[in-house]
Amino acid sequence: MIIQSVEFAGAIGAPGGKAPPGALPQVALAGRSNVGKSSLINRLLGRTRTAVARVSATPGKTREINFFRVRAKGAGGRTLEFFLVDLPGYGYARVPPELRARWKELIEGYLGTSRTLRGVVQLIDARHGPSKDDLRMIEYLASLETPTLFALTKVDKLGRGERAKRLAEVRKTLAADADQVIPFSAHTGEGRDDLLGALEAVLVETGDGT
Ligand SMILES: Nc1nc2c(ncn2[C@@H]2O[C@H](COP(=O)(O)OP(=O)(O)OP(=O)(O)O)[C@@H](O)[C@H]2O)c(=O)[nH]1
Ligand SMILES: [Mg+2]
Repeated sequence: MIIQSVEFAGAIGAPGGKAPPGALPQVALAGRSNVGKSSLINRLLGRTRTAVARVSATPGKTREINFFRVRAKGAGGRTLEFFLVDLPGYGYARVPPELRARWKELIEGYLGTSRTLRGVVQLIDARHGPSKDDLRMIEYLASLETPTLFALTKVDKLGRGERAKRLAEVRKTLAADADQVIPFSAHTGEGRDDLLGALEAVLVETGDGT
């Protein structure tokens, strides 16, 4: 899949808010705060110089659900149009409990009611493997029966031996197929083509080729 254009399309700031118009298929990115969701979006969409999604070293940067409209060319020259959805990160310890509850409501309200959600990319920090919050999220996603891909982020921070070990561990913990778990680095661009290919498969398999 080749990305042709990307634009910010709108945001949901409060539970019950509406997605931007245009009933496009949606693929959401979930993961704990600071795991690299916004960085992955920028790299995936080829926007590393002029970022579309805001990146920050301070956890809790993305507080709204942000929608990016993407046009791409898939296999056989087929046009794909969809929303890539940047979710606020969960599991950030220094957020007051009431705000944390609101984020959960915002995220789960969106995921649980979006009729055009075709898949979720669940991000997991390659160095640490899935956290308790990640496992809770993964269980929630399984209950929705939404196709889920796993991106192991920040693999550039791991040595060769360590990453092979981590990758095997994560695949085992998640009981995931090998091609469902994609090592990724927003810094080096590793995994970008694999993830684009996997996203295309999700979009095409769920019947939204146009
Ligand atoms: N080394 C390395 N650092 C990364 C990578 N991806 C993200 N980072 C860094 O991790 C920090 C958090 O990245 P973000 O993309 O803002 O994370 P996020 O998941 O969107 O965070 P929230 O918006 O708080 O939920 C930033 O300092 C990034 O530069 C990566 O692949 N490799
Ligand atoms: Mg973010």
